[in-house]
Amino acid sequence: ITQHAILSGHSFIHKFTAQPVGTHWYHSHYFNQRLDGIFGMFIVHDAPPVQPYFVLSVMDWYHGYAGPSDTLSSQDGVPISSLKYVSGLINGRGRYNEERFPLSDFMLVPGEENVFRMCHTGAEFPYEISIDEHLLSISTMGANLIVPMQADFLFIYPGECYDFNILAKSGTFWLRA
Ligand SMILES: [Cu+2]
Repeated sequence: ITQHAILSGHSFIHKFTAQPVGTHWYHSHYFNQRLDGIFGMFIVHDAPPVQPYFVLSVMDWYHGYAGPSDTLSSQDGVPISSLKYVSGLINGRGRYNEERFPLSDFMLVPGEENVFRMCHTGAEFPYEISIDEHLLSISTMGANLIVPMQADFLFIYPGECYDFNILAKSGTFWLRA
């Protein structure tokens, strides 16, 4: 979609049929605005959901304007990216250097299956996602049902989305990316 800019104080309504059902996200395609925060999760339901769920966005984050910065090379010198990895965000929160800002909390129901709908909203680097002492029951990739599987962790690449459940234990556990 290409259109004129929506000016400050104005609005624009775009009507469309949301499909396919599933976990998606939207983002700006103007320069690197997407990496600088112009994005959001976009969940399409075929019926009002009966079970609550958590949305989870993971992304690489660059401090300052997220333009091409430096060259990241593999160990044998092959250039693999024009960005150097700096830090990451989970639902918009993360830590860098000595900063101790609050991180994202997820208040799960112990003893029940808790549903996560996750997208990698970053640009360049994949993440290995895990939750300490819990198995991930992975059911959906993007809008596609997959053969359900259980795993200790999963890899997610920029632009990808996964749905997974965890049977939550009592206590406090790290979600790691
Ligand atoms: Cu895009």
